[in-house]
Amino acid sequence: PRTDDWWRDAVIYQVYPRSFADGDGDGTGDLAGVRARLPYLAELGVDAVWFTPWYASPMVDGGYDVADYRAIDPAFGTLEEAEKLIAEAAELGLRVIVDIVPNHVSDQHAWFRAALAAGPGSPERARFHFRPGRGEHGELPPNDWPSQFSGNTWTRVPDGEWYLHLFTPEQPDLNWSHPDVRREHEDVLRFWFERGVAGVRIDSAALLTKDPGLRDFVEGVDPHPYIDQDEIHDIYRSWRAIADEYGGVFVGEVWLPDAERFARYLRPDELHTAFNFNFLACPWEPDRLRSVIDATLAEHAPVKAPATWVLCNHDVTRTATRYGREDTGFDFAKKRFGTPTDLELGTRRARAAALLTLALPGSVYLYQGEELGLPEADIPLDRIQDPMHFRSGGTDPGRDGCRVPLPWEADAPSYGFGSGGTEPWLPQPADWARYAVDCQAADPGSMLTLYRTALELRRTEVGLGDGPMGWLPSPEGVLSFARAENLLCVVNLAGHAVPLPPHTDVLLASDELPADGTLPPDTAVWLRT
Ligand code: TEU
Repeated sequence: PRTDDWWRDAVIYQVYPRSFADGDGDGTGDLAGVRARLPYLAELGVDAVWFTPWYASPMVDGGYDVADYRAIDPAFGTLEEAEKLIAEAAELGLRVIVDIVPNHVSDQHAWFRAALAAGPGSPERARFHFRPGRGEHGELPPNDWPSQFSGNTWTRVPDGEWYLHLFTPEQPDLNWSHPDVRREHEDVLRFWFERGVAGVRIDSAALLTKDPGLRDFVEGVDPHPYIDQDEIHDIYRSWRAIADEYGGVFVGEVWLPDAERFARYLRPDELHTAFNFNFLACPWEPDRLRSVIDATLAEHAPVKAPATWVLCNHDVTRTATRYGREDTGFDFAKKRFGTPTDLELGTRRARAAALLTLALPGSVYLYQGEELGLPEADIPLDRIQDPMHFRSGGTDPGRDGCRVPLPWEADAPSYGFGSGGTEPWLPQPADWARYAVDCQAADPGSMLTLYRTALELRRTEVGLGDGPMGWLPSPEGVLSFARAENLLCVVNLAGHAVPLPPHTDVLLASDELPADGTLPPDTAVWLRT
């Protein structure tokens, strides 16, 4: 096995394949598109690329409804192409991380179809959570569990039984006490490690195991019946042994605000890393940011796992938009329709946040388009595809606004996303030419140039990435910390200009600095002292 620990301070770029680049011009992104753009990712300077699910799927939930974990969706390409992609990426120094969805399968997965056909009491049904209903005629769902999206968690099938789904009815939950389920996922892990992937992201990683009695749940009174059950750790211990055979690493999608419970997933024989969603959800406020950073480092230290720093992903409002709102934190429950946004301010903060994030100890995740400063797009109601929108009864716009196909060329149809005349699967805003990669690459003041420069410095400067950090005394509202001996990151959230601390060089500033030696509001700098 490889022993190198590249992942401890890696920068990992998230590709949402449907919206990255469309190689065959049918309006949907695909592996051909990704392969053609791999040099872009190498030039950007990231270490690895995480692909959200690319498997065969009816795409009810953007591929998180997997029909076959060993096949690539025909809209994206073939398994052979995925293998080529992994090899081509390796040649460019890029590692590949795949996304495994163990909590549920698509209702079109062979197991679920077999379960429906086989009927109540069958071994096929035992791989899922099928139950008779309550009420005189079984007309009521077996329990009252809340959904992860709005709406029901149980759906009744024609023979009268109900099955559990924490997400949409098209995503039946697997029964993780069943040996077939464990064995199958261990095989799937091996399948992808055998193909050369360096890591696996684990979807909904805290939800797999359920209260054995599927008992009712009163929020605030009962322990949660499916989030973070103790038994789940046994699964990750067996997975870790497999990853270790291949030198592979895990990143868990573990949404748990409780630091101690979260850190249990990162014990040395479990997951290598997990997404730090407390940082993602944190508002753009100095004290809150500082305490999230401190709490993060404190919870990771005892288990010796590196922290991860995430500002956005395919599920949340894009950073430039979020930071331009009055309330800059992220909360799933928040309605996101028509919230007023000061995009100029939000962009300025997103630039400062980029330098903050890339100076912190640990690994960093970048979501495609973040390096372009893309804002959240308004999707016309009749074009929204996200099931989260429909299940909220239309009150939540859903997540499509952060999943819009990328702009590559300012003057090309669909901004160079696709080669054909076909409209992209989600509409691109009319003013996105200015965000296009070709425009930004030529502009020294662009977000793309900022990211390229920051990533290059992160690679070449000693002291960024993994290793200790120390807070320095600073004016109120200013975050100032040292990395290594002579490297300083200063972020001004004070709302007014502040003096720069003594330094010999400005390595990088998130925006232009005035000549008077001050740091303007919502600006960050990396200083050499
Ligand atoms: O997300 C899990 C998920 O939906 C949680 O983020 C949840 O919404 C949160 O805890 C609020 O309750 C993953 C994927 O990232 C997402 O795109 C999928 O829709 C989901 O799983 C289902 O596979």
